[in-house]
Amino acid sequence: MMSGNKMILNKLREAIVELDIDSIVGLCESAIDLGIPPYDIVINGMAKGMEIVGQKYEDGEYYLAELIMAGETMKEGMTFLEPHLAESDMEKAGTCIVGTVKGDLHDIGKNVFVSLLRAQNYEVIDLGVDISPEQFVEAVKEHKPNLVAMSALLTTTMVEMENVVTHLKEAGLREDVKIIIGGAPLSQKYASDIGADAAASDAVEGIRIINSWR
Ligand code: B12
Repeated sequence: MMSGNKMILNKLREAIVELDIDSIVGLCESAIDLGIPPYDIVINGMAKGMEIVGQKYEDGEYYLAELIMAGETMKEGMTFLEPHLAESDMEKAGTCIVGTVKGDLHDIGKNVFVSLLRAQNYEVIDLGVDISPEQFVEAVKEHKPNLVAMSALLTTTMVEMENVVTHLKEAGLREDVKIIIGGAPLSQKYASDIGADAAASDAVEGIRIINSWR
């Protein structure tokens, strides 16, 4: 027989796939009441649903409208979960600048990463999407972070990550920060090729790497 935890995670996954924005908060609430860690609710519940939605989009079964709706549904759930993810009595773990690189508008995965990072008590400055190397450099000058995290989901935009590293070097700021890159098309080899410190293929792995630097 399926456990209550597994059942509610399946329901969360289904709610994302069915674009059921009206029931997502209630399901997240039930999962919290069952004592499921907020991390699991995101990664093993809602994000699994997003994977299926992505697959349906690629198969031509879902279109742009469904993708956006699925993203909105996930956002509703994340908004509810954020206070549960936060452990505010902890000391600040560090400061991280986050952005999706120039030319790339994908932000669902980046937003998952941002929520998980905030839950680890990092101060996160989320620059948003389509962020130029100049904007990354400006933000590093202004906020003096110890981490820079970049997201890219397109093979055509991942090259921008190298431009950001180059601009940081030229500004004399490269040694002040650790750089992690994330998103589907990336690899550890690519990270070392462009002079970043690490690559992560999912948000939880990214958090694990960042925590190992503390
Ligand atoms: C949703 C989506 C869109 C949405 C984006 C909405 C939004 N607000 O983000 C819209 C419809 C706008 C879109 C547009 C396009 N898209 Co699109 N899109 C997708 C789709 C279906 C899902 C992506 C997603 O959100 N997944 C769910 C999240 C949770 O997963 P994730 O993004 O992978 O993030 C996880 C990890 O990668 C990681 N992560 C992500 N960022 C970071 C950062 C750090 C620092 C760390 C540590 C981790 C991390 O953590 C996350 C959680 O674990 C993918 C296909 C797929 N199955 O992935 C295509 C896909 C990425 N898109 C693709 C394409 C081609 C496009 C378009 C060019 C389409 C077009 N012809 O117009 C445009 C480009 C627009 C632009 N300039 O960016 C291709 C890319 C192909 C390639 N290799 O280059 C894909 C792979 C689809 C395909 N097979 O063709 N897209």
